[in-house]
Amino acid sequence: MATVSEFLIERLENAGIKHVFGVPGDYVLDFYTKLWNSLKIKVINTTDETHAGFAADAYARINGIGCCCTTYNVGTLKVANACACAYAERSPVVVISGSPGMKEREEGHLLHHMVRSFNCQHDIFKNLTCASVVLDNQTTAGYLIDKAFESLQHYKQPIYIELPRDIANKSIVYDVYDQGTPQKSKSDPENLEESLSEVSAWINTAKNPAILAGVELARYGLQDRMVKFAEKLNIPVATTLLSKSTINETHPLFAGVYSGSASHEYTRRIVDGSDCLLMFGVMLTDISLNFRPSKFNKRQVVNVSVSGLQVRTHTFANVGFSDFCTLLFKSELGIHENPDIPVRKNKLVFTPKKNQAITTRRLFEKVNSVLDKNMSIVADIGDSLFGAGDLIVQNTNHFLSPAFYTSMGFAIPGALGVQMARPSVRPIVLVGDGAFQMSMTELSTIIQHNLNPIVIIMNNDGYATERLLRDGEFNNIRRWKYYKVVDLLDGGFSAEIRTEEDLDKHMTKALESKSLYILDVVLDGKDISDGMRRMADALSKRI
Ligand SMILES: Cc1ncc(C[n+]2csc(CCOP(=O)(O)OP(=O)(O)O)c2C)c(N)n1
Ligand SMILES: [Mg+2]
Repeated sequence: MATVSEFLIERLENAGIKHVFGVPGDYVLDFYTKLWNSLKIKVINTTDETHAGFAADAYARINGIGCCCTTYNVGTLKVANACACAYAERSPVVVISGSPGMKEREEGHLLHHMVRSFNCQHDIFKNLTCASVVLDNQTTAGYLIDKAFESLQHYKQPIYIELPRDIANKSIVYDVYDQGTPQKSKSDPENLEESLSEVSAWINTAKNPAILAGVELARYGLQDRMVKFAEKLNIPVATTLLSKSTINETHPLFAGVYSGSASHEYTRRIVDGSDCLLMFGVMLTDISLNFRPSKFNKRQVVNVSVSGLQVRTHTFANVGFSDFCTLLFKSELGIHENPDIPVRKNKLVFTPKKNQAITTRRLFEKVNSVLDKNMSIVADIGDSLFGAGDLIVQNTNHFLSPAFYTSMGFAIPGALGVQMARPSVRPIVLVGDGAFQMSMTELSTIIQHNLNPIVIIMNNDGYATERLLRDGEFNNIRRWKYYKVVDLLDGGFSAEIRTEEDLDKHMTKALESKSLYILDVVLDGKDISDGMRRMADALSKRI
């Protein structure tokens, strides 16, 4: 009979996990060893638990599910920030933590790593996950694990599984007939049918319908069907920063990244001017609205997401997001006249100017000129994200950034997660000097596993984003010689970039290289991207 550990590992394998990111510790050692010895799962030791969480999150965004495994409190509490990010942005991550055994908890003295009570860690993670379980005995463990996985699949959010160390090796007692299996929630059939016929009729009569594609489409694996639907009807598709790359951005129906008043003029015209805006799985955040209240006219919007379905001014109860989208995307509707989307140049040529200092704008132009469909963009917070909004991403679902939760430190561990999930994809990492200082140690793991992202450090002398909001000495950070990091790590290549010619030359070398390549791009502290400039005004008025 399987032990609790073996049962949990089997469930991870069956759910499609091939890599688990983590750091061991005595409370999790037994489980960690079993995981390490699994033939189907490879354990990737990271340099820090926060990074294990971000790597698992990025892995989940590509693979459909991710996992990290850490020890009690000292490790798992470091995962909390990454788990919060995954929760906020709907990324299905299994957070597994070892903990003190049930028996030793009764011994009456304090145990190392403890805080306040044995439940402290669990109490915190209850707020950061869609299901959290403590496997405190072998009779309920199997059922609790299955129930938690069911929640993860339903909500596409993280789950927390705590495994006390003396339960890990107990034989599991799991009789599905006694305990029942978790039940999937189903849509109300009448509400589903009525909502579909109302929305279909409206789309058919609308003058200029448009789609605002949200991040939930990718999370529920619906993005390709959405694109086919848009093609069938010939209607434009805009995204948000969080859902950027839901559609290949060279697609003629792609209408740009919508971010309220910071959007390009044509994107606003298409989205704000639509008489039937189909919002599929959109999380309306302050960033997607450029820090202003939403001005969408309810009477012109169908808004369907995991949170519910609203058609004009009324709502339909119990209509599942996946059910509604799947059926709508299959329905036969009329073709619309050619939408008014400007034809854009997708392959941009970058010709370096002689002795010209590199600027943020030219850096993004260069990145745009080399992007292809085998690359992903993993952008950290700051100008890395706001500037990257204008990049033309050709690989569907391969723009990754915590564009809602906006935690610094995502991109380098994120690239680790992306390339573990898709070894054939080459990540281009955009990371600020501030965020680099928080997360650079994970380059070590990247080298360890022979991965080869191109890491572009936007070395702009500190917290440029914060500088825009309020200038002050607190935004200055020590300027490192970032390109020297490859000596310390004893792997990869790097170059210091000061001019357009430097960038051109070393980008070519980076593209030819099969190893990690770091471009330390030295920028003026006050230089910002066009994307950031469009946002800056509204953002500073909020402070
Ligand atoms: C973990 C975390 N700490 C603090 C912040 C607040 N914050 C937002 S942007 C920013 C500056 C980022 O600096 P850098 O990485 O150099 O990027 P830049 O703004 O210069 O492009 C800070 C401190 C944050 N978002 N996340
Ligand atoms: Mg910076």
